[in-house]
Amino acid sequence: MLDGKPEIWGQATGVLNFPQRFLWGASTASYQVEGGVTEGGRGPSIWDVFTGLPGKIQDGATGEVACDHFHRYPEDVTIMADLGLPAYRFSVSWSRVMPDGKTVSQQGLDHYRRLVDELRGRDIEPVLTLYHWDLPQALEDEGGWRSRETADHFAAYAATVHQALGDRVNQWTTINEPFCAAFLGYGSGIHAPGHTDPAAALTAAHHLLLAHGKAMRELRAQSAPGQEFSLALNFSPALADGHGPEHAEAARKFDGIHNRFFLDPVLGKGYPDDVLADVAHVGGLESAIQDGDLATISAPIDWLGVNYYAPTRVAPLDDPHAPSNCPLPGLRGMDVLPPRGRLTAFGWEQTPGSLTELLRWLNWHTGGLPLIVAENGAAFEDSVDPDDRIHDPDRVTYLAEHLRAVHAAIDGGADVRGYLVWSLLDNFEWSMGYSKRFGIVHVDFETQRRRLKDSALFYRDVIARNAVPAGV
Ligand code: IFM
Repeated sequence: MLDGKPEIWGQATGVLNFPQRFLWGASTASYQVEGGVTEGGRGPSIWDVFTGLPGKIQDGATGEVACDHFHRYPEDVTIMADLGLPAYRFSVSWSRVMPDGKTVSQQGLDHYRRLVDELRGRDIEPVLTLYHWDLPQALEDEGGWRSRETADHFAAYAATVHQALGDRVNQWTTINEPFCAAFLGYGSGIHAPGHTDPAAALTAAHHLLLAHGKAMRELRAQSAPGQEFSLALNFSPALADGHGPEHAEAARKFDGIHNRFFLDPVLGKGYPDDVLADVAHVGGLESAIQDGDLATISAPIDWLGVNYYAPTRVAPLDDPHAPSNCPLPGLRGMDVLPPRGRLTAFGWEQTPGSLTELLRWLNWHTGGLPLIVAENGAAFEDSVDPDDRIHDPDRVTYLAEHLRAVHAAIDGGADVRGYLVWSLLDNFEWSMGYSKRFGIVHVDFETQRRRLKDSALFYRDVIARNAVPAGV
């Protein structure tokens, strides 16, 4: 175990304490870390197929080996324990548990039982996500998320995983970021399965939300005392580039399709009228919605997973019907602007104040629903120094600033109950391959050696003190 505190604690002018029992942890996702894609009876997922297509992934990378977490999870759990992580958020690979999306593989379930037992043995709370984008390819062959039946298959899968692990997992998330699964997978085509059809993207979005609602019904029916069920949405607050109604309208459009479109039906508010109007010309949504769907989707959740990385700057176009440079369904008459200020290696801007505003807005908009920041973190160009250490001051600063932002939201009344950094490990960053490192733990993808970055040491101290340095 490495020692050594990043400077930031020594220079701190004070500390900001977090509430008692605040849930600290780290997140990963199955396809991004597991590898072992043909082992343990696992069937192919859409990401196995998509990464095999030429030109889709930077450097032709795949998740075939990734961080080899499938084999190395005991070592990784030891790292978590060394960091004092109280919680680990991971996702189950549907095609490991049901290789064709429908037929149960005991081997697959056993793998996750072992992982969960390893975590429990170290007093680490498992936070299990059922779907982080790796749909079994067999279901994609039947239409994937364009098909309503996929929502029923997902509910059956959720019930199966809960039957197997419900005696040892209390924190459940149905779906991670349906926005990405639908709009990047079926709309812009930069994610698996790679379709570029805006109407299909809206259909897929509805079916993903329906799948969440149907799974909630199964999970609640099997629920044991102390269990909590949630959904994780990715939010990008829209920042208008100027004042006046046109700018406000540009922000409304982006916020509508990116944020409220996924949130409002879950809260029982239905799809927002303004967004329905924006996407009416696209098709694919009205025809997908059946009687009773919105009631199913609005099944009460115990907490909302809030994934936040950066805001999006927007500006109006002169012609309200002109095509947008942003390929989200229905967007017209506005453009997304380049990010400003300090950027991460992904080119995302670092605006922690937007996280505070988001959490405070969510507190108001959801009527005080408990919130957990289920993902937040940053990619930077990390390198191993001659002293064999990874000094990542930019990530330490990013984390400190965003933790202060969370603290400010709590101070302002938001019921934020936890923070799960993205990510525990450097991993397969989707279309960017291994070029973007988000981990607080460095992974050498040649040797699979893990090394703690300074940010991991910083985070370890945050957890131990239940506090973040107030400022430097
Ligand atoms: O790596 C992803 C993760 O899978 C979902 N949320 C955003 C992260 C960073 O891009």
